[in-house]
Amino acid sequence: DSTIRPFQAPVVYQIYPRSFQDSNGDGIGDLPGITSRLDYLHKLGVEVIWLSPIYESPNDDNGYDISNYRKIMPEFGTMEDFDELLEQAKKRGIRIVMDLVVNHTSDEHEWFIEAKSSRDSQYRDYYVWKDPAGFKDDGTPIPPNNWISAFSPSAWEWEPATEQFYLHLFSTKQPDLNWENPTVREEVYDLMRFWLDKGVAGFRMDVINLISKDQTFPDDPAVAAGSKENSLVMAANGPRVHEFLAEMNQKVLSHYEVLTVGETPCVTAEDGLLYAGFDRGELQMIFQFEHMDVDASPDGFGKWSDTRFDLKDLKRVLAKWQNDLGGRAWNSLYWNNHDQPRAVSRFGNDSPQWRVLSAKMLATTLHFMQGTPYVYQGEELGMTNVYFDSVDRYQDLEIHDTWAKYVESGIIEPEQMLSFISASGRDNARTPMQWSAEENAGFTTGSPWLELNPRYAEINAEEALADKNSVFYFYQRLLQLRRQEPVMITGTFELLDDVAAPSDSEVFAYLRHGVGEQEGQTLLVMANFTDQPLQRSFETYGSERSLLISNYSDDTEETLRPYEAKVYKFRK
Ligand code: TEU
Ligand code: CA
Repeated sequence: DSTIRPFQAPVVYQIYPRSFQDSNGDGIGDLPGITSRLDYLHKLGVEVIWLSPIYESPNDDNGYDISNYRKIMPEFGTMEDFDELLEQAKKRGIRIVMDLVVNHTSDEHEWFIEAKSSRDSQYRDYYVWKDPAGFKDDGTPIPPNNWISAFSPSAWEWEPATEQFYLHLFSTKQPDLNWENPTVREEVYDLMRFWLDKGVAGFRMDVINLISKDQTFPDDPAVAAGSKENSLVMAANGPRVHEFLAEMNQKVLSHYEVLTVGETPCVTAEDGLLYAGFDRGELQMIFQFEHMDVDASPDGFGKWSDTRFDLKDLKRVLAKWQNDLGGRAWNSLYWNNHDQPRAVSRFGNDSPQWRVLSAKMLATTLHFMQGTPYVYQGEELGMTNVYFDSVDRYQDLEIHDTWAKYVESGIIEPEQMLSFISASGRDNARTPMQWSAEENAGFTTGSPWLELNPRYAEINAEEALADKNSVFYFYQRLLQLRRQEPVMITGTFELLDDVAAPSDSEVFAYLRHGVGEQEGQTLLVMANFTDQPLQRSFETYGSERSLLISNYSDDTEETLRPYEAKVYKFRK
């Protein structure tokens, strides 16, 4: 149908506050810094901002380890700074979505401090405590199962004072909350209402499909077979996850006009229908990871890989999500976020010759699909991966845990691992935002918490705003088109290739067919993912044709030039 639901219209811009704009010279981004950049975002045409966590945190995982859900992280500022940001954003027609991290808290949260103090604490069952499976000959306790955490060797940490293990799917400083406990669920619903009553416009929900665990905690067969990769899949899509989300929706979300997006690793399109179905009463959309896995390691090292993707795989995965959810659920659309390497390096070509063209090509390919597009800070500038020459220059705990896991154990050579980190590490997305060519790219007057990408000298907002052919103005045009062309939102999707087994590994082309009031309109989207000119001919889909957008200044027939992307609009 051609009705447009509120969450389907806007593009969402993700800010990683630590790296966006420092305002007080401590080298760490903060809320006043964000407020000072709202005009830039308004110029881009942004209507919704998703803030990565800004709550009080010891920053073991840069805010994804929360110690107080109702206080602002001191490095980022005060609650007054947040209220000011909310107010200033509202003046510019910009809404703010918060990051809800409730699969786990920080181990410095008062709930956990109380819980670990005594088996009889009223907070004990806020977390997952288990007796050891036994003891080794030397007396060391054996964890309840073999799960590997995303950021440390075991998902179980021994707590000697009360002689039990607690579960942490992520770092030892991120104990998992026990969602089986109805009191925990009510605590979460209360903190959600606290922020919604302040006027936030919704939540991105961190690993929300991990909150229901199989209470028998079975061993991870992959680990039993020798894998060293994390066991998140063992907690994914658990027995009560939809019950919990339906309860959250019924008790909280349904009482507000909000945007919700669940971050859900290890899901298929079939799961997506359950989490984001229009009639499911759970979430409005999810971040799936299947297109993020197309360049995973062929050697069992999971995301740690420098293997180049095959466009056929990317097309197959994205087209499946488009077709399986089309008309029944809603997709998010993203190439980048704070956990992923920069798309122009990963899926495009970050050489000086092709960086701008390929960044625009990738943006076109993504934004014309059906779903809500997400733009990650710096993506609109065509920021690239950072390629640090030593692991010590990276900050991310995931990178350092991986180095210990594979290099210190001798499984992977240092140079090979550094190549994997350069291609896949999260810090590629976390180097500070590049505002100008001046020192530290105008991000800070102090020393940045993480080194900048040296390419800020030529890749920065000031340069982009002065160049009408910059990636910035291309994104500005995409966001404008989304407001002008309803078919971009409601049109059905048709891949111009065999969805199950695409044959064209050079061009990503697809159609959008207008429905309802846009009946008779067809968009033809063409993208050359290579640095070669290609002969490709396409059908026409109507008597009238207009060129909606192109990353070249002129148009040609039958030929797609290197990284050329363009969209024709046909009318019957
Ligand atoms: O990420 C969840 C998640 O699946 C990531 O661990 C992802 O698999 C990995 O980082 C890919 O490189 C969320 C947040 O986005 C991430 O920043 C947090 O570290 C994590 O949860 C724990 O809160
Ligand atoms: Ca600061």
